[in-house]
Amino acid sequence: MQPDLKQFRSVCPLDCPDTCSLSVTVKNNRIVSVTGNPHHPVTRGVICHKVRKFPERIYHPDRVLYPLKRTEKKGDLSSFQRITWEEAYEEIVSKFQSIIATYGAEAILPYSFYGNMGILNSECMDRRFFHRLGASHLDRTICNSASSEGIRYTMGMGVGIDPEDTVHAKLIIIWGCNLISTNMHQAVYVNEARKKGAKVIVIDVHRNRTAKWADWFIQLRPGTDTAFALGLIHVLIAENYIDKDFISRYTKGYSELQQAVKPYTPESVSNITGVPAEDIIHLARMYGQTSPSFIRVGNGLQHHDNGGMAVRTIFCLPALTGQWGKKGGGALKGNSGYFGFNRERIQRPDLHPNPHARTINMNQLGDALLSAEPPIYALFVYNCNPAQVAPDQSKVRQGLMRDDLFTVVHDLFLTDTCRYADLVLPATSHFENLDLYRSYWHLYLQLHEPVIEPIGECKSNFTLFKELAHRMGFKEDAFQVTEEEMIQEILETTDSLYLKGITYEKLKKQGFVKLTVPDELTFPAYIPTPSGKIEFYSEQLEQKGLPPVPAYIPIQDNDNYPLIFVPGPNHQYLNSTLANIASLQKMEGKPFLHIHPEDAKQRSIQTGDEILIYNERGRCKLYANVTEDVLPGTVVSQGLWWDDPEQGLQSVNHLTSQRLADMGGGATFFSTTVEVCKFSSIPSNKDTGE
Ligand SMILES: Nc1nc2c(c(=O)[nH]1)N[C@H]1C(S)=C(S)[C@@H](COP(=O)(O)OP(=O)(O)OC[C@H]3O[C@@H](n4cnc5c(=O)[nH]c(N)nc54)[C@H](O)[C@@H]3O)O[C@H]1N2
Ligand SMILES: Nc1nc2c(c(=O)[nH]1)N[C@H]1C(S)=C(S)[C@@H](COP(=O)(O)OP(=O)(O)OC[C@H]3O[C@@H](n4cnc5c(=O)[nH]c(N)nc54)[C@H](O)[C@@H]3O)O[C@H]1N2
Ligand code: SF4
Ligand SMILES: [Mo]
Repeated sequence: MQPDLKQFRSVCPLDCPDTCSLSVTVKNNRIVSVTGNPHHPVTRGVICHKVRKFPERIYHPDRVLYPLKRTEKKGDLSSFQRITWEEAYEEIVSKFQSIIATYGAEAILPYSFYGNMGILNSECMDRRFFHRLGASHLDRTICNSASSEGIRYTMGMGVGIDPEDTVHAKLIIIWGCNLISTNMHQAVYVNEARKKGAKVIVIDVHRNRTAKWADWFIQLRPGTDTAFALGLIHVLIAENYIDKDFISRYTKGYSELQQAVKPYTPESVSNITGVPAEDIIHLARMYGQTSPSFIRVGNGLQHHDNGGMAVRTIFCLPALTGQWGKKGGGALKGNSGYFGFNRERIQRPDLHPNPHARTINMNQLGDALLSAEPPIYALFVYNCNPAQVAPDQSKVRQGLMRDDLFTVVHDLFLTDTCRYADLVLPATSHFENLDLYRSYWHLYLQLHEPVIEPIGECKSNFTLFKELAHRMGFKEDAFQVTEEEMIQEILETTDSLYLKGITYEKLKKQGFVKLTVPDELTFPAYIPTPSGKIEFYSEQLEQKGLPPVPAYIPIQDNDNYPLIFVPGPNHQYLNSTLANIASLQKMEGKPFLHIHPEDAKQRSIQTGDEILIYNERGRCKLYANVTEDVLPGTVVSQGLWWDDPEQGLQSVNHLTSQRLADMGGGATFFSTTVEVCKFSSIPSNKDTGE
């Protein structure tokens, strides 16, 4: 290596399960390349293409480098003027103080997600600040809350098996997870299992990259997975593939489940799902005959009205054939539950002056801004881009346009949310920060030490909220800690046995440390449901008025629109992050709508046509790709592309609904019904545009 080049260990900060260990080459305080760190036991030196492009993002000419203030009306990005941090802080403090004096602190709403997954910069000082301020709480439900709650009803805890064990599985079912794009190291383990003879099955609504790579792709109608799983259980029981010893030892409610699945014959399930009855029988037999078997459950199938129940039902399968406890056997949706930090101590809800402060569900931002009572007068956005990612954009944007709403956005770029900001504050990239990273898939905790100095006048979330707390006059010790002290506090205040023995010193030395996950603290030895058993029958669900035993309840968007629209993530972007990076845009091409030839023919649509996709909530322009990769009646788009006013392109989330899933207040992005037509065939007064 050249003497002026330095190599640093880093961590990928993106909201991706893999949480890769990175190796960063720096020359004169400038990052010249980002590659994988070969020493990490799970990510093993391999990273995705999009993160190799990080230098393009970090040194992008559009990066926000100093605070900006709006000078004209909301709705565009052209009228920002540079101000100092001091002026920005003064404006925030004076606005917040006057809002609090007039309306009370609940009129202020933080709005954040995991644009940076670092614990210090996503759920620490920010939480302390808004608690102490007395702001409304935000329920962060946009990603996986329906499935997490669903799994808890079955298993007691929202975790699964160690992904490193999945190489031992002999049958792997990838269910609603596009892991070639979204969890590439799981694909590496699956390939290793495959070399030893494992079969790989994908269950999805779209023949995507992952489906094409599988040994067998099973395609079903959106939102019908509960019925499909019940059909499998029906066959497993009818043909006696169940593990009776496991069931009697570790489960509750088997006889109720047995009754409940009776109507779900392969034929009736075939009518619901569109999957041939013989395929349902064949898969059930494979599952019943093969052990250990592993189910990787993705996020896609739970972005539905019935998403919580779907995942709860799928998690019943490994118990029926006695998979839990066999190396490589079981299921996995996410593993962040193993990182048991002490939230009370880190986030300090005790600082909140109002124990009855309201909670706003982040999936209902549009309604909250337009009609919450009492109203919201200030919105503070960080680590998030609600003007792309939140459902029902017409309402979100109408709310953001309000003249009497004071909006602050902290980000690295002028995202679409900044169109509506009064103030934009420049955020450091994670390369500029100290932080701690868990994964929601593998079991390593990682320390991130800064790789470069902060660029321009950028500040980290931690620094921003700490400084703002001081400007607001908050004197508590909670606002005096340094980042190092915060990390110590996070590690020392936990009573989680999984984190036992992980110290700052060890992390500093090694960079990453694996959690301790002893057999006695994993399924099936440890099942923290009320009964201590895997609950096919859940009294907690019954008390909530939901079916206590798995049952299929169809999705429920407007019947007047004939197509179900599934607008998921794409390969080269990370949600809306990276959608402004030219080299990645080039690789993605255009925002396509995949539509079946029958549906396209009825509407005289051909590949490449500009098409309008619409429903009662909004409209959006996409480009047609006529393909048998989707079933008739289903249309799929990929990627959260930024607005392109010149092209008339708007966010797909103009079409999605604020309706909540059956569990966890989750989002229902994929339970959306729409109609589609050629763009040229609509009258001009129905044109797109805000
Ligand atoms: N490249 C890339 N990687 C990412 C992201 C990204 O944007 N881009 N996003 C990150 C984030 S935040 C998350 S949460 C994860 C999400 O990644 P995944 O867990 O893979 O989830 P999705 O991609 O949302 O959906 C997965 C699949 O579910 C399918 N699906 C939709 N409805 C149904 C249904 O009713 N039944 C079934 N069986 N399948 C259905 C979709 O067609 C899609 O292929 O990926 C993370 N990683
Ligand atoms: N139609 C549709 N909508 C979806 C989904 C879908 O599949 N389809 N997926 C949903 C899911 S699963 C998720 S998780 C959400 C994701 O929603 P978001 O969390 O909003 O994800 P991003 O679009 O990546 O936006 C993150 C923003 O944080 C900024 N950021 C990065 N690092 C920092 C930092 O250190 N500080 C600050 N202040 N900002 C930073 C980035 O520049 C970016 O603008 O989207 C949801 N929306
Ligand atoms: S986005 Fe995912 S796969 Fe890519 S480097 Fe980051 S953690 Fe690894
Ligand atoms: Mo997500």
